[in-house]
This record gives sequence, C-alpha cells and structure tokens, in this order.
Amino acid sequence: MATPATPERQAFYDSIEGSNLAPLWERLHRLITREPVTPALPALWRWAEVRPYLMQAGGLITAKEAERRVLILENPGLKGQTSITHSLFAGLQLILPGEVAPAHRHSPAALRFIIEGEGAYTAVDGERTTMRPGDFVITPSWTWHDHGNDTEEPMVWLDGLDIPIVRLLDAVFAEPGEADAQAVTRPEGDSTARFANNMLPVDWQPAVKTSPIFNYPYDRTRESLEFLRNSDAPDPCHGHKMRYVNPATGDWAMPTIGTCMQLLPQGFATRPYRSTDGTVFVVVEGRGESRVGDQVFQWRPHDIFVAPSWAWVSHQAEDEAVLFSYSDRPVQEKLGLWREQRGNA
Ligand code: GTQ
Repeated sequence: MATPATPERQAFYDSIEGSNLAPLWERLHRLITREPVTPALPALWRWAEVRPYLMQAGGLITAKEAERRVLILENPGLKGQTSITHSLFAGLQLILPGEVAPAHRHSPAALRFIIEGEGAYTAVDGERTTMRPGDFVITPSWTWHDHGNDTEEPMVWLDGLDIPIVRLLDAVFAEPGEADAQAVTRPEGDSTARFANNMLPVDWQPAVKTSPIFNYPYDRTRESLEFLRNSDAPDPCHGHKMRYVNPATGDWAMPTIGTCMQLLPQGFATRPYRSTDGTVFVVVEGRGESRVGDQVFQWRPHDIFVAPSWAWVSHQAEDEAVLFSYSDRPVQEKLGLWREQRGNA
C-alpha cells in the first residue's frame, strides 16, 4: 500500500535526510515484493548478428592490449551494469591466431563455454587444456589464467563470470601476471587423469570449493545425453537435463555458478517452468524456439538467450536440440532461497 506523502510528512523526510535517515514505509513494498521483481529482461543474441561485430573488434584492438577482448552481453534491462542477469556476467571472447590473452588472476570465477574454433588453449595454474566446441572449462576463483591461440583460426567462447555477486559482496581482488603466458608446470591431461575418470587420488582432500576437473569435454557430455535420449522418457519441463558436478563433493562444479546441459528430442515441446535463478542458455545444436516471459525467441546454433528470475520458460525443438545453461542456483540453494515451479499448459 502506498503511503501518501502529505506536505507535513515530506517536510519530515527532507529534514531527516541530512542525518542519513529515511522512512522505510515509503519503500517497503518495493523492496519486499510478493514474488521476484527484476529489471532484467528476456533477451536473445543471434550469433549471425554478433559474430561480425566480434570480428570487427578483432581488427580494432589486440587481445594483449585489451587484456580480454570481450563483447559484453548486457541485459537490455540492466544497461551500463555489465551483466546479463542481476548476479552474472556474460561475454563473448575472441582470440585470433597467434594471440595471447595475458595471465592474471582475480577472485571472480569464470566459466568458458566454447563456441567456435578448435585447438586454442586456456591455462589454469600451470596446466593447459585444449578447447573444442561444446567444452565447459572452469577458471576457479584466484587461479592464474591465460588464453592462447596457436591455431590458424579465430577462437570464440562465452565467458560466464560471477562478477556481480563478488562485487555485491565487495570481495573483488585482482593481480596481473609477471609474463603474458604462465609457465607450464603440469602436462595437459593431468587434472583429467587424476579427477575425471571416476577416481580421486586416495589421500586427496579438496582445498577449494571448485571442481578439480577444469575441462568437461563435449564428447563425453553428448554421449550421456545420447544414451538418455534412447533410454528415458524426457522430463516434461527439461527434456533430458544433466548438471555438471564436482566429483569430490557431488555439488555443482563451481560454488557460485550452476551449469547444465540438456537435450530436447526433435519436435519436443516442454511444459512451462520457472525458477528463481535467472538463466543464460547457449544453443549448442539444433533449431527451435523458446518462450521466455512474454517473448518468443527463435534460435539456432551459437545463439544465446537469457531468462530472468521467475519468468516462465518453455522450449520447442524443431530438430534435436542441445542447450547449455548457467545460473546462480548454487548460491541460492546454499542460502535456502532457491525455488522452482512447474507449469501445466
Ligand atoms: O578471461 O579472465 O569475460 O577476467 C571478463 C573478465 C573474461 C578472463 C571476461 C575476465 C575474463
């Protein structure tokens, strides 16, 4: 209920402002809403439209000068805020042949979801991993990382970071590296051999909250989805949906960002679904359309779209489709805030 600001009340509000005081009753119902209210809007970025701009950026600035040559996917409801949802950042990063995005580290964590190109690397704390389309690669909080492209083709991936969360908490730290490319101290495949084959070194104890696997390759993800498609009925709201896990804990792969991959069979239409974690979707395979709130997005491979918190989402796959997604669900779960609702229609 609005409380009318009579001249007498307004004079009072004006008089207390200088003492750093304000009347809660003027604001309460905008703060404590019956259900989530977000300025974030549903939005779609078409690869066919974005890719030429990315290549144009490639001619304007080097990866070294830019430090990270990234076009921010900024939510149209959050202009100037450098974020795709209230809590998460998304950007498309381009590395051209021969370039290195120099080493640095920071407290915000990053995921890379590979879109185009094959064979460039990202290095994390002395180990390189070769990136291929559909791979999900993690840069945990406060780990040294640089990216390099020794191939003949441009390499593009989606960066998903928890920057807005870490900024909300005023816990951002960053440090530049001493050299552009960090020294390689472990052979490629080290983390996969130790942690990604359903085993862990016998006495190993996790020192951080992030998965010790730093590349979840697409061929293995795809193999699971393929199997599920052939053996299970699809979930009415999700199709066949899997979450990426930290094998040491069974928890999400990253402490602040939850990541999933889902397969929608050809012709499948999901029932509406909503949850409190605003979610970024990347189309990996197939064509289809998604209704997000009052918008309908037609999509094809490499398109990216965002569903704000508590907006109804339903998908319809024209061909068999595969969608990668990420959100702040692990944070909300830890805080006891996460909710979901399944619709019928
Ligand atoms: O690769 O380190 O998109 O620090 C934004 C900030 C990527 C990165 C981004 C970053 C990075």
